[in-house]
Amino acid sequence: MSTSALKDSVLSHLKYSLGKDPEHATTYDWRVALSLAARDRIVDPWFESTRATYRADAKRVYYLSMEFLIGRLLEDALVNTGVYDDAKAVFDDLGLNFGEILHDEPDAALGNGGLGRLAACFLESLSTLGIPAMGYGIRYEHGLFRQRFEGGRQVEEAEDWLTQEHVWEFERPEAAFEIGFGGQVYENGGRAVWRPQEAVIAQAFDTPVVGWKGEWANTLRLWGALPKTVLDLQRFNAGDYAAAAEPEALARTISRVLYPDDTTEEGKHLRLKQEYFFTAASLRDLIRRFEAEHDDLRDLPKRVAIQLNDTHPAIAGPELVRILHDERGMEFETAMEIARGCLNYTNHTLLPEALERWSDGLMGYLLPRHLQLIERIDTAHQTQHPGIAIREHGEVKMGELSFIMANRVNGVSALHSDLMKVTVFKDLHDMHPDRIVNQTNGVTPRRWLRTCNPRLSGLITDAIGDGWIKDAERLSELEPHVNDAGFLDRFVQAKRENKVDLGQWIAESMGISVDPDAMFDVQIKRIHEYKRQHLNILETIALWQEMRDNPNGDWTPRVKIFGGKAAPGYVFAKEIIYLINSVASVINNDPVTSKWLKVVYPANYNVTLAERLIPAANLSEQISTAGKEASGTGNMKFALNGALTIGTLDGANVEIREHVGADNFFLFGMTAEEVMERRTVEGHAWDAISKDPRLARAVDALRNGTFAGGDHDRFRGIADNISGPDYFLVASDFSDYWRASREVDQAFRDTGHWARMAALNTARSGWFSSDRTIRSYASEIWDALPSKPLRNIAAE
Ligand code: C3B
Repeated sequence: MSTSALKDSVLSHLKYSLGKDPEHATTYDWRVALSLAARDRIVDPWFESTRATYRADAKRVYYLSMEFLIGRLLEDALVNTGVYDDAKAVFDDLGLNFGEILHDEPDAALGNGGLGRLAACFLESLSTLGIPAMGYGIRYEHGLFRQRFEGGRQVEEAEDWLTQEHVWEFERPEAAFEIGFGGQVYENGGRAVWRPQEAVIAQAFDTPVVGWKGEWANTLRLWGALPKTVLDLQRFNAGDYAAAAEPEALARTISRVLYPDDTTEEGKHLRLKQEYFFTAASLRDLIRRFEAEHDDLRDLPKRVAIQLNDTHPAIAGPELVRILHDERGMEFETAMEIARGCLNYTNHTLLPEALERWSDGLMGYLLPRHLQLIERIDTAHQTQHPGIAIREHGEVKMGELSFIMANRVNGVSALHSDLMKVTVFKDLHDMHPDRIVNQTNGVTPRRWLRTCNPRLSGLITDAIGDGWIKDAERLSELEPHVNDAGFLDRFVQAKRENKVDLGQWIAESMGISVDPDAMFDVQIKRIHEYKRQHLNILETIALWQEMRDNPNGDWTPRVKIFGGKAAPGYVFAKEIIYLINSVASVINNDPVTSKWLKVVYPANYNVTLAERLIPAANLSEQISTAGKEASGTGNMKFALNGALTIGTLDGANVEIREHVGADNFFLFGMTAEEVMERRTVEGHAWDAISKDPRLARAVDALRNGTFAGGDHDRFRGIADNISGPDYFLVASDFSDYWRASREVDQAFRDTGHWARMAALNTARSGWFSSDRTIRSYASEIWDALPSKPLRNIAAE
């Protein structure tokens, strides 16, 4: 496409879609006009992909997920369709600030963290690989809350991305299904009939997801909840206006907010409603699509693969059986077999508090027929495999239900999949030894290198061509360049320029000045005890204390950067946030140490902020208690962007270390096995503290008011936890973390060697592309084939 054609398209949208004259157009208007112009370019490949899928009668993959953390879409769309440079030229020509226009887009935060972001990366890879697929989720009006700090404490505000029009989506009023809840189950001629007591409408909103070079585009279909009747006219006419609007308010509540906690299962009525709402709508939709082309539902597993992203859509099992058995009259056993032939389940965590359970009471109240079917599924399974129950202590265990209803069950890193087999799913694995397969997570190199780090990706493309963007394992072709001083210089230069940009942003938005030559040491992720941000801040405190003891020392300058939100109800995590901010305000104002140490914690960590921070990082903190982080995906993004990892043998860290080489990775801490052993040692925390005076002094600083204006109580909770139960073994891993951190300091001073290690991380991280992950799901789980590339619209 020529620059002038793109310009015409933008100006035409400005005029005819927005009704604006260029003279009066705002940043918003320009951004929307450009987005619509970009969207126009996606529509043709999108249609062609759908037609090709029908023509080939291809198997489709359906990815059911409560969360899609897609972030901003404009830049990605411009890059993937090959018009980024043209778009920049158009706006330069118009005398407008292109960066400002890109940054005007709201960050669509329809997810909490890793699980939701993985789903977004998977959609992009499915499109890049040309696998016919659809993502199904909920169109939340309010995504993950916005975080603010008030006096160092987290304050949550409602997020409102949809107050502006979501320009990427197409509303589909015709794709709507009635979804019922509650009511009774009757028998009619030997068949069960469920008569729900209330119902809402699930209506589809489609966002096209375009792959690299626009060769294929799939759909993200999000369901919004609408009332069956908008207004209760009788009540309205009787003058009760609030009550008249009630049906609408009640229905809309279902797709109103994203649950902000992905680590504890609260058993909330509304959450179960959300889960059933989007799962039931998605199943009806895919069956409707199947039946438009085929008549025998027994062929469903040949044409349909359904991936359950964690247990959130686990009700898909009983719902599919209900549709096939109750509504279509299939034998129960056949219905089970067909359902199991379609369904697969990904487990993302072994944390017991995150494994969903629903009480029989709630399940029976909201989904009475499903509870009956779950009992029947349970009985049928137990007849064949005695000893494992889906229901226990008056609850339905959704992990067990998902496992039993799935053709394949997968973990998200090698270690995690192995641990699944010996912990939560031990008994089920013994009964079904072939069911668990591993699929190590990945990230899309388009967004997480090509787009977010143009300097480094430009350098890579200069060195080895741009084949790596579609085939990230070709990054290994960089290896010979790692011994070339000129290449390394440019590598260092790219990183430094990214750091200068970030430093400027930190100065402008937070008023903290940082030295771009200091090590940028970054820990960004949800705040959680198992992720151990408190281990990091304790080490920061201990380092600061040593610097003060020895102000003439030759310290390696560091900027400790934190980012992340805590679940609103997670008190301990919020205390950690308060502590980090309190430590920051003391350390950043200490004239003795300020040339070596800064602590920076920008509020409201999100996808957009990650895109800013990762390219500028030297060190990636992946310090979870071994056995607790299922995989991690941030760890992959950092390595890809040439940051070195300091980490434990947890989740995908293990595989990252294998790929980049043990010499290019800073390992510390106990293994998962040692962790389990250590926990059984009585007084393990006290023991660790008494052996390490540095740790003792840092913990003491939490108790003596150093970071609390003299208040001894403010951080007592954290201090008591670390020196008491310390379930996550912060104290026991501290000394080794300190040792590894000092090794990092030493290594960073040898700039040439550091650069080589960093470049090797980039060269050897291609395996962590989500293209590799998706290919592996396609062959080992879905039996789905990539389609032939249709056309390269980027070249047109
Ligand atoms: C996360 C895990 O905590 C991460 O280790 C993992 O990389 C990602 O999923 C993706 O697999 N996770 C999450 O974000 N939310 C959950 N409820 C469970 C796991």
